[in-house]
Amino acid sequence: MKLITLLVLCLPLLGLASDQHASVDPEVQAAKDVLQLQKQYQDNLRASIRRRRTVCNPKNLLHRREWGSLSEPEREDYVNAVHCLANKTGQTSQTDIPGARTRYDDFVGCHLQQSPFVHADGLFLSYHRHFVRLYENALRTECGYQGAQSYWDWGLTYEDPRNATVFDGSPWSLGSNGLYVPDRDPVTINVFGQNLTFQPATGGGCVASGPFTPDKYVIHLGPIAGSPQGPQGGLGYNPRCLTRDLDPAFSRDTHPTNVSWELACADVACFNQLLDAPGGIHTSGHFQVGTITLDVLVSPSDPIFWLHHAQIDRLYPIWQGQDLRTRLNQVYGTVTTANIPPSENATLDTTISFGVLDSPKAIRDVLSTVDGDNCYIYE
Ligand SMILES: [Cu+2]
Repeated sequence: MKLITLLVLCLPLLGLASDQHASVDPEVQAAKDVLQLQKQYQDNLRASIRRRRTVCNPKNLLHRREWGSLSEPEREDYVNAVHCLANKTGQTSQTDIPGARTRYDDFVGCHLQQSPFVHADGLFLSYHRHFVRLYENALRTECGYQGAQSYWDWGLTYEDPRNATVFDGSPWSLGSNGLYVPDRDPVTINVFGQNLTFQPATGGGCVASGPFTPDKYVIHLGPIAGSPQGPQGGLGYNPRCLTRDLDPAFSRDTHPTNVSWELACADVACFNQLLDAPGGIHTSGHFQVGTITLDVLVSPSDPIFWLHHAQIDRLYPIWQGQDLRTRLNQVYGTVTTANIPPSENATLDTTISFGVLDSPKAIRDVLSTVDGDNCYIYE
């Protein structure tokens, strides 16, 4: 047989052999799996509200979308509404939080006051869901924003958060990384009762470009967990720039397989615990931004907080939606952060306080994204 004929006959076999050995990148596969689960959740949710006569229906459903999928004018509208909140007078009592000045500070203050009760416990998912909802509502009703809260899917740029559209430093971003500050010491911060040390990463200084540079945006509260603390234990007025220190060492923990493990949880105990386990996606979302977002109590001072928590809130109904009947009403954990001090288990009737932002809510009132005050879907 001639050599050329032999090659032609063998080509399909060679192709087969190389197909068999071509391994699919597990991260690419995991990202596809997550999108597939999201599609299932969307289909189920739309079907469930199609024929009902409640306040929330397919016509008034808010569509929460990933930052990179918004048009530039849509992103700019969102940024303008954030600035509006940051320039409006707030309602927080100066006796409670002497440093609070603005409507935006009302939100930071609420988080600060509730922090001992709403992290790494049975209130975490419910508190942050409603907290983000209240923020979205304030952007819309107090600042004329027409869109929905957006989310930051950190899984898209897990190799390096500096590649994220949300941090590209354009006028339609949430600002860039912080300016690089060389020769910094590591910082130690108390996170959920544990002292953690963070090495300097790629920034460390004030946000360098975009709409949240020092001339355009000032934060007022904290530091609390970092040292030195701000005046009056971090509750006093401490105007300073927004800093960031984007860190690929932590963004790598928000890779898509970590998300698909989260979504593979059989119950909410697993779902809740994985979020804050070492390398968990909730903590790693904060840690990869660095500086302000490490300081749990005042972390909403960085506007990225809302997009990160919308991403956590997005994964929650995708997980719930895989078996709504058994998963919608599950609650797991106690009513104190990391169970310090030890406390009773949270139940559907446990109420969560929202300070000046809203009247207290029972956990059962916020478990659905399309009932009560909620009417939104993640796209
Ligand atoms: Cu929080």
